[in-house]
Amino acid sequence: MDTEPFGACSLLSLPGDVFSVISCFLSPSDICNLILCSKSLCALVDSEKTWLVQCEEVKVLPLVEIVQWRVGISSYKVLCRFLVQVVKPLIGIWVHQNPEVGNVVYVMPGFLSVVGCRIIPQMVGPLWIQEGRVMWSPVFEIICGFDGSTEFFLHGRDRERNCVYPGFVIGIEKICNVLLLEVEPRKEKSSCNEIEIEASSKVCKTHEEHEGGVPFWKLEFRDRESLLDLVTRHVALHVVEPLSGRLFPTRKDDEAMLLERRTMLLKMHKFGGNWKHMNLEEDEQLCYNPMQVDINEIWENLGDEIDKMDENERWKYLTVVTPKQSFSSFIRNGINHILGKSSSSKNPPPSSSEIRHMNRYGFLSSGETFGLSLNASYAEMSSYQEWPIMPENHFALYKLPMKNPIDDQEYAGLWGGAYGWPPRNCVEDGPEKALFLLMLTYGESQKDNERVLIGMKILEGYGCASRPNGSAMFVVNIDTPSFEPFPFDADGRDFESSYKGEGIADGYGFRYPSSKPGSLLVISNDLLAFVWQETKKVITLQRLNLEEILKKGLGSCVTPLPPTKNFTYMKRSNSNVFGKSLML
Ligand SMILES: *[C@@H]1O[C@H](CO)[C@@H](O)[C@H](O)[C@H]1NC(C)=O
Ligand SMILES: CC(=O)N[C@H]1CO[C@H](CO)[C@@H](O)[C@@H]1O
Ligand SMILES: CC(=O)N[C@H]1CO[C@H](CO)[C@@H](O)[C@@H]1O
Repeated sequence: MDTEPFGACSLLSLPGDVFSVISCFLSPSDICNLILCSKSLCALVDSEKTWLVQCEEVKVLPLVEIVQWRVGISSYKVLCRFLVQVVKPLIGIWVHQNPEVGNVVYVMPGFLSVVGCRIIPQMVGPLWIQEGRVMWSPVFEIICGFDGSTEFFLHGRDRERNCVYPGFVIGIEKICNVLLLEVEPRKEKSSCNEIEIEASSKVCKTHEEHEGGVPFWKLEFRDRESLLDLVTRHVALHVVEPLSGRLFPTRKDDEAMLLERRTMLLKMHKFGGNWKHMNLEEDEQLCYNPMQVDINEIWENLGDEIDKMDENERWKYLTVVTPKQSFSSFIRNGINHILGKSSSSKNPPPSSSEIRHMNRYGFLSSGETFGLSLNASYAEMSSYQEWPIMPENHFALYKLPMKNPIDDQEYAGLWGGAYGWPPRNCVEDGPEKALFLLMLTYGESQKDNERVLIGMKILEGYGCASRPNGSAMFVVNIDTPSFEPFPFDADGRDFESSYKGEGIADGYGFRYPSSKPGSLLVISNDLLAFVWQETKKVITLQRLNLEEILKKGLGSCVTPLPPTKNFTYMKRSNSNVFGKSLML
């Protein structure tokens, strides 16, 4: 006992159950620190029980599901790490410009995974939102292996069928707000052992490999797009039908199916197209044989987007055979060019197309194989009314700041709604039944610093959007009551309170809407209505828990877009790009 640090003795003398209670007040890193303190503390603390408590404390998964997930993972400790490092930072709402075209991605826990589901622009079903069939489409998922390894899959489709595209998670920051889909250069693995070592230590070696190379983001947009297209075409694997679209549990008895699906995905990640004949355990003799692609072929593909690849020879990596000589002489010339040291020193500075070519070469030479990657990082971003101002030429998703309702901000959070009153049967035929998703946030008015509640539109369903992205449907002053009478039959409901404000109205074209006076009526803690004073138009909103709706199994899964577009649909447009698949 003498060797124990002061205080440890009293911890050690506690009954195990008491320690479990105490451990609720500790964070996973506290626990890790305790484990490092001494052997006897380690024996007390590093137990399944403690880590189960820690899993609960992450507060991303209910206890029932934590226990279900344990079936497919080596310990609660490993599970806790996955919850803290992968699930927690990613869950939330991610968007890109023009969410109307289907750029709202809802990220939530799946089964031993975290999954990204696009909420499709759509109509509100006849049973209103909570009971309705919310249409969604898979975007990506990160599966947790038995040892806690993380495997990334992009979803999409090729000409015939739904596909998954295996890739790598190369980094997730705790407070990430940018999710980048990229192509990652990797050094070729020489032996199976190395692959295993890398997989089990989950060390991201690729970072060092970048050094000296040109990072993906430096490439020109068209090059990045073609590279992503090229890699996704190579790694594409068709989804086995009964298991497609089953990204998360929807019924109590789903467990066996979900375990089967996960095993399938883990095999796909490991063995590519051969997965059906493989066992996850017997991996010693399995070295995959990455397909070799001549750099000239990539080059041509980058030049024009012609698909020259053999459709049957898809695999997770592209191997680039670099014609070293021509490459180094190219670089030498390029550098000489920049330094002005070439034979004729009066050469003009490199043109943008020369720089583009040099970046391409620099990037391609930094790896021997290339794979898809997902990187979740943090970037300082400015925003307009809480809507992040996003660069439009990156395959990225941006996280919307999400605030949970707190005491004096009780309406903060995600709401769904549609024009019309009363909420349940407001959905007659007509252009006004599109589903709206609104994020309600609190702020201060610019004029007089009064507290305002902003209803920011993040999705406007079906056909064509009539208002720009990220615009406020309404802004109300929550310190100014409104005395406007409710213009409809209140359907036996009482109003708790009502506030004066302004709602969006036609302005100068699509981009620059104006606003008109109206009031926000609070019917209950999860039902609101905004009424435009002059036109008596009304939008009715209900608090929305998308995870709950999707996991009730009420959603319906829609075929995804082709892979790159499926991650971020970048085209400027105000029409629903899912229009076609919805017709099916
Ligand atoms: C992830 O992206 C950020 C921002 O682009 C970059 O700074 C960081 O190095 C990337 N992480 C890795 C592991 O490549
Ligand atoms: C297979 C497929 O549909 N690929 C498409 C991917 O996206 C690019 C443009 O973003 C299209 O040109 C491809 O046809
Ligand atoms: C408020 C906002 O971010 N509006 C953007 C909507 O999308 C267009 C592009 O179509 C952007 O230019 C606007 O800034």
